[in-house]
Amino acid sequence: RILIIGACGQIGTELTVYLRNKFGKTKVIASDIREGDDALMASGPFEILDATDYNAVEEVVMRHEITDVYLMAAMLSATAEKFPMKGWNLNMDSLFHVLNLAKDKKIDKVFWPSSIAVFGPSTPKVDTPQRTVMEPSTVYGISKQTGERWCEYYYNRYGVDVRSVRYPGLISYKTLPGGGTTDYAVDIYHKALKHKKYICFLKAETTLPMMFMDDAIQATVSIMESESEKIKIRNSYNLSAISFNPKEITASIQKHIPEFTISYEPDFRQAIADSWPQSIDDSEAQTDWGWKSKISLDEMTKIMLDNLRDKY
Ligand code: VAH
Repeated sequence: RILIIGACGQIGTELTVYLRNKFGKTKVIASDIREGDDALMASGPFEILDATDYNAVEEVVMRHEITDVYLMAAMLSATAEKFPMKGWNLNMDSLFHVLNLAKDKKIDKVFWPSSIAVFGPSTPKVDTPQRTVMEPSTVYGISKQTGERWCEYYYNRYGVDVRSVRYPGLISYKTLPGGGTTDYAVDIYHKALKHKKYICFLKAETTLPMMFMDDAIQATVSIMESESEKIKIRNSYNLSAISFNPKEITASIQKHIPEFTISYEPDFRQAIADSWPQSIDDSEAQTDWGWKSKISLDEMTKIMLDNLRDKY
């Protein structure tokens, strides 16, 4: 059986739906610190679970006879800058609990998400390599870089089968924008439909690596279903799909809503975005386990607007 920790989050919400469709709803236990929306709660077994409480996590794992854990709970970049110690504790304690359950053979396999936030201001910004200088300047990035080191250590020292990808900014219509710096690219679609204008907290030319959620879910399931021998990188794989800036996503939206306008009021999140790469080299994920992104910026814009239109 599968346990998703953080099932109400941006990725967790869609991962729960996908895995329940694939394996059957009773095989996928959703959990989060608080209940999710009606659709999620009605779609299969749910546990209120504090990912930082080892005994609580162990109890759910044992009671449901869990074999695979997707640890999707985390505090994202912008929020973690407001609450550094809470962000560090949540992101790290939850990882240690799951890695230790795997070390003790109480679970067989772990998925843990890293992020392009592990890269910092000194990292090459274009086609960022899999292995390169990484001096992250955000709490979130530091926690993801440290988490990657621990994943690789538990694999090498204890044989823990943990797999990880460095997600770019993820865009989806099923959850509202959260505490991410890249979440401007989610909010802009809602605002385009509701107000036909958007005040962007990043500058027009701020290019960031992004990905539509369907691609991210495919990458997640694909790396987890690959034979262990194929997963040669056990800290975390670079993932790449699309790179764009606020000006470019605006042009994409204007193909559907010509009167849409954007204005710019950069805030503290500009410094976070400026510390991250603009584009990512994911050739090792392509080679090792056959990863390939599919959705372009214009395809994503059409999907987002088509699925949000009736909300506004
Ligand atoms: C964030 N969406 O903005 C996340 C992600 C690369 C960005 O890690 O914090």
